[in-house]
Amino acid sequence: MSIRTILTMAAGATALMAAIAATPAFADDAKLEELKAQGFARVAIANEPPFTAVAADGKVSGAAPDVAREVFKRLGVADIVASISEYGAMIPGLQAGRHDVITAGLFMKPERCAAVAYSEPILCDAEAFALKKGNPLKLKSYKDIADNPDAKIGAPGGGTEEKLALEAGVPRDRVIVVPDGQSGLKMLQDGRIDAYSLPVLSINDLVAKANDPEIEVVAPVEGAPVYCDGAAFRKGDEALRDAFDVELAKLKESGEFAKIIEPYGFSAKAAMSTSRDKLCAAK
Ligand code: 6CS
Repeated sequence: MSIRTILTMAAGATALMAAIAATPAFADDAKLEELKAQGFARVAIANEPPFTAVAADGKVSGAAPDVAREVFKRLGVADIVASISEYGAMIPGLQAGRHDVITAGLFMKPERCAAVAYSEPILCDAEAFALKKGNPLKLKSYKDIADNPDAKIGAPGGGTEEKLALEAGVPRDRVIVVPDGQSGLKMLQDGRIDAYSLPVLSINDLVAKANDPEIEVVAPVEGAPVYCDGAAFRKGDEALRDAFDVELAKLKESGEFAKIIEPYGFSAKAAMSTSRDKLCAAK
């Protein structure tokens, strides 16, 4: 074979490799291949049952991690490794490369949809208040809290409930950032806040475990929307997100999705009756 022929073939092979490497699909699969080789996906969670939970022995459960673990297993990523984060720190942590994905019940809202690549919907829930028995201040909405100058609300930092309270007109100094459920309950019992706000299933789980007859629940919070989360990937990892969505859709189709989330109290139908596009466009 002449030198000329060999050089022509080598040039062709180089051009072909360059073309393959440049195709988005090939380039983006690199992230999935990286996770497969790593053997796990690093997920951000909040430890807020039943969305996410970490047991005393470190075992991670909750509807969001359970769905993610099953989807990643089908993608060839053996497991997930979770780190606990405040909701407001999750997206910065994802963008800084500390997490591969957020699987925490991080509700889809336009500003978040602009910052991350969400999967299709997974967990949907309304909002709730835990408050003193008899609801002495008659708090049924975030506006009720805004309208009562003596009322203080506790909510997760950077969370949806904090934003809903501020948007309803509750002054900053009456919206108290609460790091976790146990702290919120204690602050309520000590009278440092008048309402503690989380999604309905989280508040119900917390109040049921507290077994405190002096605490009651108002749910749903009047005027607050039903939100849904999705697994949140870094912008640029859309191919990984798309691969996740393919397996998520199969789980939904087969009924296995319902089997994973409904024992936690979530509705598969609620997630399957909406879409990322609808939720990210919602006002
Ligand atoms: O997405 C959020 O901001 C909210 N999601 C959950 C599951 N709990 C509280 C948090 O504010």
